[in-house]
Amino acid sequence: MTILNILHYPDQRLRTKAVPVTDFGPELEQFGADLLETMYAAPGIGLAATQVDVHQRIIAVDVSENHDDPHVLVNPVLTLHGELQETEEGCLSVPGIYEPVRRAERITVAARTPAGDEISFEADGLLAVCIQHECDHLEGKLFVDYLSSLKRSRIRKKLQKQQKQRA
Ligand code: K2U
Ligand code: ZN
Repeated sequence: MTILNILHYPDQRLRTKAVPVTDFGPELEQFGADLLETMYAAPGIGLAATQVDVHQRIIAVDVSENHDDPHVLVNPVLTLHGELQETEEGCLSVPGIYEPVRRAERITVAARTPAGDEISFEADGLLAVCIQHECDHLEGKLFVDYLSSLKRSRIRKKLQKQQKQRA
């Protein structure tokens, strides 16, 4: 298995809109396994292919306490339901930043598995938040985009300074 490199904001590759997957099967299943392994190692409870510079519509999530309920969703399509709920969000591509974001409290997900099978399910709570967060990544959208431009600018400058210090 492979740990993949996670891109960090404000890397412009994170702004790429992912394209639908057309080739299902063993290679996609291997990428899904690598995406999950990279997520667990971060550690995180979600990771989108965009974040590892693969611009196809693939996300990995596992919000279980024991990290034993992995889902790799291909070409996910969400239907949003209910009121908006506010949750403190972070992002593996925006390290060390946590801010409140309002998202739909319940969603219906239609997707394919890496093998190509169609799946559909409902989600609420942290799973709903996580899947909406990951699907934003596939649109080139980050959770900092929901913040004020002043706050986003301050976050960008803080991360750019940290990246320069590490270089
Ligand atoms: O970077 C990512 O896309 C992974 C996200 C997934 C996520 C964001 C907001 C809310 C829920 C999930 C996180 O960085 S994973 C880290 C994390 C872990 C537990 C709770 C919240 C965030
Ligand atoms: Zn994220």
